[in-house]
Amino acid sequence: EYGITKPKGSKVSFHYNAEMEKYHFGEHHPMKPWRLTLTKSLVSAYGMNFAMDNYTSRAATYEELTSFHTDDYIDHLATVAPQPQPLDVENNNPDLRFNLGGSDCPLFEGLYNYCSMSAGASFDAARKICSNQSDIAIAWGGGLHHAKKAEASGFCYINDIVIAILQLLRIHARVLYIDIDVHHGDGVEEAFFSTDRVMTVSFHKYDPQYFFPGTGALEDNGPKSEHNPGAHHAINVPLNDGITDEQYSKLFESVISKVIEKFRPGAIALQCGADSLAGDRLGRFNLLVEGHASCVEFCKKLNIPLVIFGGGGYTPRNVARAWAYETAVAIGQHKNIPTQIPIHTVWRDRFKNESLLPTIHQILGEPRQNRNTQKRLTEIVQHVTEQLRFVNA
Ligand code: ZL4
Ligand code: CA
Ligand code: ZN
Repeated sequence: EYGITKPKGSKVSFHYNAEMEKYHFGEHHPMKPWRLTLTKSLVSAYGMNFAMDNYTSRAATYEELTSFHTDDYIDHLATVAPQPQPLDVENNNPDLRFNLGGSDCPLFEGLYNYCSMSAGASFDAARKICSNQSDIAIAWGGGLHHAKKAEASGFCYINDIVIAILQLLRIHARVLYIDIDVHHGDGVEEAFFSTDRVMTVSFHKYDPQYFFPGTGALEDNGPKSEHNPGAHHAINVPLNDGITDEQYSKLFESVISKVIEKFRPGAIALQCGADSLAGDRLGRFNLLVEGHASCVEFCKKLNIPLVIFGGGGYTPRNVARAWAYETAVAIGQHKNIPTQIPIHTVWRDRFKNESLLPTIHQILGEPRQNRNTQKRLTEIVQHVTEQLRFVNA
């Protein structure tokens, strides 16, 4: 319809399963899996599927899930029920051991299926990169960066990113993980704390007291013991409220180009949490779709095999716009598609007369006061540069 055909450039695969959208975390919970429906429908309305290999992803297997998580945790996750369960021998609710059942990580109908679907898509995406069948593999249903080895955290139960990176490591000597979600990518950072084969870089709002998860200070670069090869392989870019496109994309490019030069990764895993956009229900930044997507553009231009994950994003229409536009970036069509959102069933009522690229005044939600000084951003780049002296690939 918009003249999108198979591109000569990068080969792109899109990993998606419509089943994920039917799950609910609870009535007022910010995580709304149907934002994936909105994204997929916008991608299709633009005809982008004609320029990609489209795969219906499957649920990850027990073996795939336990490539990172403990058997104990996965066994429990597979059998938990939304109803209160009998207490264990010590009179404790066994769910608490795994941080399950609170308001952030509630138990809901079909939870295990939802988690294993998310991980299945990310796993498949990584495998397409390993087999050289894709240059860029997209899994918007993944990106759940807070999940720990034996614990749920911050809306994340299974760390699909860690599982995908473990696959990339079978082929690639070094993998770079980049995280542009507004929250710190603590689960992925921790998983690779003791290896020099993965470098993690997270950009996030940092406030140890008042913003989740409270970790990710500039000086936190991995356990610095002499015997730990992973020391210095965690980079954190802590930011304040209201950062703009211009500041963010400059910072991103200067940090990532220095990292690439030193670390020389064979593959990149990019978490594209859309809660760093302006107007997000939980976020604090002022990024527009263009600023957020400039990070994807920059990574694509490096010509290094790339897996793209979703992540946070709590104002569903903004999430769908960003991820659809970033899909267009992946297939090299973002300059060619009309910014007027096409009339399409799911969108007809929601997006009437809306632009794919709203300005700061048109975007849903209120912009924030910018509390990032140039002085601080320069300090951050300086620290990263010094830290990279310890890294040699
Ligand atoms: C909610 O309205 O900061 C959950 C969570 C449920 C429905 C009704 C219950 C009301 C905001 C958040 C009580 C909610 C109390 N409901 C939530 C320390 C906290 C303890 C829980 O993008 N309360 C915890 C997690 C963060 C905390 C962010 C980001 C994930 C990702 C990747 C995870 N947790 C304080 C909050 C609501 C809710 C409203 C909420 N939870 C906002 N921030 C958090 O990085 C996917
Ligand atoms: Ca982040
Ligand atoms: Zn987030």
